[in-house]
Amino acid sequence: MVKHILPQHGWPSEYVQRYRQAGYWQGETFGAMLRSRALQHPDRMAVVGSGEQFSYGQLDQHASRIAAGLLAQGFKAGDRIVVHLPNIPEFISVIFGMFRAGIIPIYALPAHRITEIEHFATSGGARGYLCAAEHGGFDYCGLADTLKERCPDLEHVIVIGDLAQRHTSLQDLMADANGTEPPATAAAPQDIAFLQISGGTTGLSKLIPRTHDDYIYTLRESARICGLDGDSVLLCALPMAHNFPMSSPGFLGTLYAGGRVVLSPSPSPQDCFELIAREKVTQCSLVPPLLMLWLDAAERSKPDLSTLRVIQVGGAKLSSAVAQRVQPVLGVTLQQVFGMAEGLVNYTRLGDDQDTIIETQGRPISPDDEVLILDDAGVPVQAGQAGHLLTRGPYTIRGYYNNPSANQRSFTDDGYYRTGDIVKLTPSGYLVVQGRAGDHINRAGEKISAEEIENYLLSHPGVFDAAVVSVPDTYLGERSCAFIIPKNEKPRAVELKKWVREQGIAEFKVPDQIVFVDTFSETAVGKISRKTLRAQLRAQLDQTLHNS
Ligand code: OOB
Repeated sequence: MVKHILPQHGWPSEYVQRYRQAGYWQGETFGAMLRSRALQHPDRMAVVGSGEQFSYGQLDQHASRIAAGLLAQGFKAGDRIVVHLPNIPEFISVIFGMFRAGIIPIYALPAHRITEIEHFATSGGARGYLCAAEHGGFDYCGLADTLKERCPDLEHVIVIGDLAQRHTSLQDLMADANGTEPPATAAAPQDIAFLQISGGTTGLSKLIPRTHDDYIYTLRESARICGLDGDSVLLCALPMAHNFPMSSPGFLGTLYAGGRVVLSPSPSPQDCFELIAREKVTQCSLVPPLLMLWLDAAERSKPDLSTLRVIQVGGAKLSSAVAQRVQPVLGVTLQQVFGMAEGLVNYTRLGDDQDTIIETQGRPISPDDEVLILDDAGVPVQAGQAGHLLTRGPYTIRGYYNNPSANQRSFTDDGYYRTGDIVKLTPSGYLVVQGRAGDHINRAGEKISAEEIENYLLSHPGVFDAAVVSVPDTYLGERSCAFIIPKNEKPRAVELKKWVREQGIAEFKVPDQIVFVDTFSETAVGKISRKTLRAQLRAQLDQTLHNS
C-alpha cells in the first residue's frame, strides 16, 4: 500500500507568516464559513437544482448530518473519499459535510470512468467512493462494484439516488447521524480541504492539495473581483467539480458572498436560458466553445437575459473575434479568466477598458502572486516577449499530493510552479496566453494528456507506434489527432477509437481523428524525444491545413 503523507501545507514557514500577516490567510475553514453564513441568514436560498432548493440553514444542517453520518460509518478526519457527482445540490451538502468532519474529497468529473476513478482512489489512498446512482444514462453503481473489486483498501461506497440498494445510501448515512456534531476542530485552516485533479500533461492526472485557508482566500478575492454579493445569483453550467465553476468565482465564491447558486444539469443554451430567465441569474462561467454556442443561440432566439450582468470565460483561449460579440449579443460584461487548479487565477477586471477585456486573459488575483516569464534556457525574457510562465504565491501549491517525481519536474527548487503555458506580459501587467509548451490537448477546456492516450493506443496489438497531438478546431479550440504506425495489418480507425474507449476512460479523451502513417520521419524513431516528434507532427499538420 502507498504510504500517504499528509503535509499540512507545502509553504515554507516564512511564506506562511507573510501570507498570514498580509491578511490573505485568515484562519478560516469551510465548515465554519458555512456555519457563519447560516447564522447570518438562515432562510436565504443558497442552492437551487434538480427541482429542489435549500436555504443556508438547511444546507448547514445537511452538512452537519452528513459529517456525523460519515464519522458514524467509521471515517475519520484526514481520510479521503472520491466524490463523483453531477450538478446536483447534494454535491454541495456532501463536500461541506466532509469539510466539517475534516474528511478530504477527491473531485472526479462525471465524465470520468473506471480507469480514472481507480487511479484517483489508489493515488489518493481513498477509503470511500461517493457517487450518484445514475446520470446521463451511465450506471455509476456498476462502476462502484468494479472499483470495490479492484481497490481492496476502499471500504465504503455511498450512493445518492434510487438505485442505491447495493450500497449505503446518503439517506441512510444521514439517518445514522444521531444528531452528533463533529468537533469544530476536526479541520484546521492550514489542513488540506480537498484534492483537485490536474490537467495531466504526463500520463494520468495528479492530485492537487488545496488548504482551507488558501482556497478561501481565492473565494474572498474572486467574489470581490467578480462583483458578487448577497443579491448575486450564479448559474453553474459547467461540471461543478472543475476548479473554474467551483471557485472562479464559482459556486463556492457565491456561497462565500451569501448569494444563490443555481445548478444546471447541462450547459446547453436551451436549459441555461430558461434557468437564467426563471431564476433571475446575474453571473455565469463558460468555456469558449460553449460561449460560441450561447452567442449563436441568443442571436437566433432572443432569450430574456435581462438579469445577467457578467459572464466569465476561461479554461481555454478565447479568440478576440468571439470576445467582441459578448457585449452586443448578450448585453453582459465579459470577464476573461485564465486559471489553473494548481493555483494562480487571473481575471480581467469589470471596469477594464474594452481592449484589455477582449485582448488579454487578465491579471493575477493577489499582489503576492509572483509571475516569472522565462525563455527556454530559464532566463527572464525581455519585457513584452513570450516565454514560459512560472508562478508562486499565497494560493499556488508547492507540490502535488504524494508525487515526488512529478514535483521534481513541475516545481523549481525555490517553489515556483511550472505552468506549461507560454504567455506575454503587457505593460500594464496583464497576461496574454500564447499557447502551451507541454503536450496536452485543451479540448473545449478539458485537458487531455497526449502520453496517456498514446499508452492506450500502444497497447493495441495492431499498433507499432503512436503519437497524439492537438489540431486547431474552430468549435472545440483544439481536437486530438492520433498518428499511428500500424504493425502489420492496418487496424480500422473505428476499432482503435473503440479500443481507447474500452480502456474505461472519459469519452472526451477518445481521439477525434486518426491518421495512419508508414513512419514518423527518417530521424524520428528512437532518435528524437516524443516531445519533438509531437511538435514535428503538429507542424506537418499545420502545413497541410494551411495548404488545403
Ligand atoms: C482551468 O484549470 P485547469 O487546471 O483545468 O487547466 C489549466 C490550464 C492552464 O494552464 C492553461 O493551459 C489553460 O488551462 N487555460 C487557459 C485559460 N484558462 C485556462 N488557456 C488560455 N486562456 C485561458 N483563459 O482551466 C481553470 C481554473 C480556474 C479558472 C479558470 C480556468
